[in-house]
Amino acid sequence: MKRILTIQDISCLGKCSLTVALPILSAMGIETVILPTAVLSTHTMFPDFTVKDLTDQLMPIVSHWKSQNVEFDAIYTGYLGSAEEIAITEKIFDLFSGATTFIDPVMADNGKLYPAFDEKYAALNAGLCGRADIIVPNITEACFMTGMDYREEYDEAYILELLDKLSHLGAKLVVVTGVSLSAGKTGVYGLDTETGDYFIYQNDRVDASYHGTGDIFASVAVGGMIRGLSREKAFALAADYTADTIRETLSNPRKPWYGVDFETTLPLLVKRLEAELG
Ligand code: PXL
Repeated sequence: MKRILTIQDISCLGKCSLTVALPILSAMGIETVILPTAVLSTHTMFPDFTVKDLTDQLMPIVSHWKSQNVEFDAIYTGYLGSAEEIAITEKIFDLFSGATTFIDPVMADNGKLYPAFDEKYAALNAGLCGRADIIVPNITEACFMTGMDYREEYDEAYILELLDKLSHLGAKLVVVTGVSLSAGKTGVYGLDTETGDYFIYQNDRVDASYHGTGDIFASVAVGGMIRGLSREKAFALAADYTADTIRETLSNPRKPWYGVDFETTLPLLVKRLEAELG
């Protein structure tokens, strides 16, 4: 069985970060080791959330694993709470240098940084992304890391410029998420910086925005790749599963406002993954 380490916060209530990454990766048949960066009462879209930072716990936990000779097939990072945690994550990459590194540089959406972050943090995140094999920023995060202007309306040339600038950060595969190239569609645009090959996947856009869907998308994409799917298939699986989960949530008359009903659609994900793996 493949083993993945995921480094991100645990928002106790809110269906995001570790409370989606852990069940999704486990359901995909991957041993999932977690390194919680902070414990929050809820994600940061709730008012008055509590936060207990766990920065001082990270290296002791990792050193213990190291003493037990643990190795990882992949390291997947999501929401990191501080500059110091970015620096520690770089150290962890060094300690487990055989692992494929997959970074979702969670910090912004819809043209704005999340409440906990500033431009300095964005620059540090860009440095971390330079150390990765695969990065999956959304358009807003890509803009903060490259200095490009964020635009609501854009064309393919704008995305190609964004990919070109991102490729200079240093990752091997850069994939911009939330890219809509025609009305009613959304998906990803990727660039393999070693071969210069592009790939695009577009599916039907669901007109609703929910918290935690980026974490669901990233978890399925990294899980699919680690299970052996091609990157095109892994990202298509992630995009379709995320869209279907939002649709499922919209059909729930008692849907929560703060996250999506991925619990209902997990069996669908497992079925699709098994079909792809044959
Ligand atoms: O889903 C991204 C995310 C993860 N963790 C926390 C967040 C957010 C987005 O706002 O607040 C704590």
